[in-house]
Amino acid sequence: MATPRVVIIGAGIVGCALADELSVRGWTDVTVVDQGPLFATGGSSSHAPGLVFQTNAAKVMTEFAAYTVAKYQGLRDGSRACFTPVGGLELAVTEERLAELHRRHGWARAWGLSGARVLEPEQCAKLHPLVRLDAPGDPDEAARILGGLYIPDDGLADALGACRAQAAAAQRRGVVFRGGEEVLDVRVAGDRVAGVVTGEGEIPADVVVCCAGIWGPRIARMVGMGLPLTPLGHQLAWTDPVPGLAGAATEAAHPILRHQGADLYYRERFDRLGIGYYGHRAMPVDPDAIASVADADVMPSTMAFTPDDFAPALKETRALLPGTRDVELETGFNGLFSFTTDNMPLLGPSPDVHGFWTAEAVWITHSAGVARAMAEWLVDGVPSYDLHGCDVNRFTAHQLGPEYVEMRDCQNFVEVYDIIHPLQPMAEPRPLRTSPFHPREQELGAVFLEAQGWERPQWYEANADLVAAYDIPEPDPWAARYWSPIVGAEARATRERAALYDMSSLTRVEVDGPGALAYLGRMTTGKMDKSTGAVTYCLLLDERGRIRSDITVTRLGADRFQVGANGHLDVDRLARCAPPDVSVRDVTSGTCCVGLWGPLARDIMRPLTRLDLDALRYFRGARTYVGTVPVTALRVSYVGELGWELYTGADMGLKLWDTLWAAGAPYGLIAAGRGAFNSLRLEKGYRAYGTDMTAEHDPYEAGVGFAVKMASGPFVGRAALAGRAGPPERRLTCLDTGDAVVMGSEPVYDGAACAGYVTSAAYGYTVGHGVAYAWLPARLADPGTTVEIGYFDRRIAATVRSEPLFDPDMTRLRA
Ligand code: FAD
Ligand code: THG
Repeated sequence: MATPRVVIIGAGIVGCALADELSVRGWTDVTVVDQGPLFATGGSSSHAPGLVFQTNAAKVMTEFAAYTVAKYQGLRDGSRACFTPVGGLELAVTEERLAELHRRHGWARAWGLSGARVLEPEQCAKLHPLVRLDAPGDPDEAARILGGLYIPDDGLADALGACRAQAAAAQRRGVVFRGGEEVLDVRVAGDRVAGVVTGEGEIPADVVVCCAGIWGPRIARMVGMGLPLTPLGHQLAWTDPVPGLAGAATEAAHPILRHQGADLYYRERFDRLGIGYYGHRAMPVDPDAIASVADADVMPSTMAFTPDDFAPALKETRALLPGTRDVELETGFNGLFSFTTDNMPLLGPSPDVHGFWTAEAVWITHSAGVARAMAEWLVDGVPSYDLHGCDVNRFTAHQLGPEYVEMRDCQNFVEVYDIIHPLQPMAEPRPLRTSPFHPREQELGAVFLEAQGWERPQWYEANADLVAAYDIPEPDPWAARYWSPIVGAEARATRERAALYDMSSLTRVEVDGPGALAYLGRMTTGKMDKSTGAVTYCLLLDERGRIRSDITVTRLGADRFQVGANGHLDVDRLARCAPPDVSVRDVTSGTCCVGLWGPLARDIMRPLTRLDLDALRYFRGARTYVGTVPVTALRVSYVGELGWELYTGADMGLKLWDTLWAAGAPYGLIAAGRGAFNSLRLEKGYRAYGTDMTAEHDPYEAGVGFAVKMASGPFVGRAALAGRAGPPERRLTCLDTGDAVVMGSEPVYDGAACAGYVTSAAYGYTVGHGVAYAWLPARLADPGTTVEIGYFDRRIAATVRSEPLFDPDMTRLRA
């Protein structure tokens, strides 16, 4: 069978790796076009020093890197290996950074880098001749090393060599590479790509993949697509010979180094050092302003070195590595590569033009892993990695604006090596999205964090006087950031009385039309053909039966449904597959939602509505009025208490809040924030998509098998689920962490071996202990089993509990 005609734009490391991964899967009708000469094209891959540090906060990024290491280790460019596993050593010169290295060690272990370890200063010095503990000279200027994170299989990729080697493999399978040929346009016929127009003519194509690096936005624009990345200058300099490296027989014999506290990294080249620096001002460059291949001084992706910007780097280097004190720089340049608004790549298909794909904002480190994921996605239809954090369609409209993109990308450049707390909100631009309740939240002293542009109250200072009524334990200083004992008081008050939760950041989608019922039936795991008013909790799966989202679907009428979703990827997924007789509309911005939850919720609501509240059963919804405000009321609660999600237009949101607030006053109604919300949902065992479960997991192992109705007719993923054999080999497991509170993404140890990782965690203020959900092998998932969680340099004892911890009989929700 003929395979699709593919054109890859860009023969950098991403384009070359993709050509290899596609052709090895049988897609050989592939043409790779580059404006520059092959393979030193003048793009970012032509000058990258090729350091591969695999550890990343994101699991998928570590997996991309691990695959890249494994693959390039086996590749040769002529006689040269494409990867040298010299190891990676990240150094700490402050206690704060040392703690961060322990946290990073946790990520490394959790994501499968089993060799990772934190070393004593003496061990660091043994690994690298320039790392000295007995720094001579002025002791005030010398940086004292407190420890290091060592990853033995990190190392150096030869980017250009890996381009050539992968291209050669692809060429042997029939892939054609064309250099010196600029893509001028991408031709679209109807809603599909038809070809790529170059200076030499047109290359017909069924699939076009944009691997154009810093030029990506220019190519994407050819099909009307916005690509939120910014090319930024980044300084790299090479030193004169360093005495401590004299006589080096190989290009690099010692670990690559990082000194993140000073925004620096180092690699050897025989007796010289390459020094990379992120501490300088952000230097954004408009993709349209990048020099052409013909006009560039050296190559388009490099700019002239600006030594003043590098001065602090040299000073810090001399403080850290005393052997460089008398060494000067030989050369340097400011090289361009892509930054994104959340530091993740931009992978996947255009939302509008079929056949146009991007693989952008990818480092050398992740190149082969990304290429593999893209090839699987293209050839098999489904990647084997969880790509929700990388999907080019993850953004909402405000995140695509040029001003937002440049501001965020520059900020991410500045913060690239900073210690970022998991709850730390972006600093600017804020505020962006505010719910109609925002003025009242401000009056109540809301402490706002940010999610998807939304200002979200984490807790309310107005509730400070509730704290005395409870015994709220204080977590360790790290977990106590973006935390207040008020969080605990709000959680308790929700369970005892009632609270208002601003749920406006929940993505709301209307699915309407004659085909809506059948369409949702095909797309979800739920039974959709229920009476008007039914609410269904169900899943979106992929063809492999893996979870792509969990949603609620409310039947508002024969052909009308309201979907509660997890973000823009769900909107994209529902819209992309919709037949002509179904409309899918994201109504989030024009509407709002407040949760009124707690045992007194019904007493508060009763005088406000003529709806028979006792007759509106759990998981049912109705249109009604709350006072003067038209609402859709859904009897659903992510915090596990009696009450409703109340939806109305953005115009009347404030009136809704005020109406509820006045009615609730006699009952002690409070406003409660996201901190309490997260604690309560974990006590109730409700999973969060993207954190607790992802495209890596099937519903049964994730504990949401109850939401799969195999008898509801054919749906995406059903065949794969029907074919699975035996009980799950791993499970999302509920752990009791005693007095301790962890944050998520920590390794879980069974003795010395890492057995799994924590997804999300909080203190359970009702159950009175720390709660963590973790992926563990089934043999460790039985209640009573004990494991240990790696938290910084500590081990925290944890015991498996049967779940949910709170109200397993559903008496509160069904009251
Ligand atoms: P590129 O290599 O830029 O390839 C894109 C290609 O598209 C180019 O060849 C270009 O000519 C072609 N193209 C663009 N427009 C057109 C058009 N219209 N027609 C035809 N062809 C076109 N990463 C690491 O992992 N480790 C490191 O140590 C590291 N160090 C770095 C140091 C510096 C100084 C810099 C600048 C970057 C560094 N990076 C590093 C990042 C890394 O270099 C890039 O992320 C990576 O090379 C991007 O690869 P790419 O294939 O996407 O882009
Ligand atoms: N509200 C609404 N839609 C949503 C969410 C929400 N969509 C996205 C996300 N949150 C989905 N997550 C959940 C998780 C659990 C529940 C609802 C939404 C829930 N589960 C019941 C349970 O497990 O006991 C389902 C019981 C049943 O199926 O009958 O309530 O917060 N609108």
